[in-house]
Amino acid sequence: MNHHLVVCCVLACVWCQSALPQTMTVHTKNGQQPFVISEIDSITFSSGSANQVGEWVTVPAGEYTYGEGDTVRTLDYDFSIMKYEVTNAQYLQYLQEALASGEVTVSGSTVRGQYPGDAKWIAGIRDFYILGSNNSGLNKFGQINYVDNKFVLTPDNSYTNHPVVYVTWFGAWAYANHYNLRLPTEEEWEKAARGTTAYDYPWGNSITQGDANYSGSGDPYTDGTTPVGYYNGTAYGTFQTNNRPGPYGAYDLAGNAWEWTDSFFGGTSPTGRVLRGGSWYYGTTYLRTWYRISNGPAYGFSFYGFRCARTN
Ligand SMILES: [Ca+2]
Ligand SMILES: [Ca+2]
Repeated sequence: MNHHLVVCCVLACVWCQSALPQTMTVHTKNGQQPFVISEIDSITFSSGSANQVGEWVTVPAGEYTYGEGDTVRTLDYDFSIMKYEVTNAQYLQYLQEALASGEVTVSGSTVRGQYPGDAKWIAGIRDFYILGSNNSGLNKFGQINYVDNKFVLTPDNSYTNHPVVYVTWFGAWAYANHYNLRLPTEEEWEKAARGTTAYDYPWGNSITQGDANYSGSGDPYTDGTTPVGYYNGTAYGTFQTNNRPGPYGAYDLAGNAWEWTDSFFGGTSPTGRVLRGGSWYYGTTYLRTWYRISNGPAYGFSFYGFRCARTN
């Protein structure tokens, strides 16, 4: 069988506890048509955790262009970075796993957990995620809420494949840590976005509505995030996108959600962590590959998300 089935943990547990039937219908996680499997003799499960690491692209060691002044720098190691921003579905599953294992708790409108501390922020219980309570759907991004002792996505499941937002830097760190990953440094992030080009955007020096999700970009999700990887050359109704990966194949490096990085902002007396790439709520100047903003690590907004990295 060529299909790679990703089976949810609940189903896995049901199967583990009962004799295998001769025929089983499996609904895939992405809502595709169900498979019917007959005459099963063995089953290999993909763990939920494996699903959370998603697709990756490799960024090879070598020179790259950095900053507004197009300085040539070098990273002397290969690394991988997620092809897409972490999605609502991925973060929701992380929260479920972390709640079950005691890594997080819910307190009022926040999900919290232990942070071990770093050079600037001391160890302690920190806010990871700002829960939604009344996301009406007027803003189109999806927000995780906690209802009847479970995490659910509001206003409905139509935003599962959009980038998770309302995640703090601590929450981005926590996700990465849970899966033995890390956040990219801003140097790594910029190398993934520019490579050896001196472009202002991952594909060139100009930007139009079909290239990325920014304020006024005219996409069908105005006032919200687009699904990850949306700008891949597909026409969605009358909205034609251009295929806009970065030089190593990662999508949405310009726009959609701002992306938390591991890097401190503020030199020897840091005031926050760096975010890169601009977002749906910002104009095109913020989407430039070298543009930096920062915020304190406990802030989460409808336009802050992240992706993970790992050293190869
Ligand atoms: Ca837009
Ligand atoms: Ca982005």
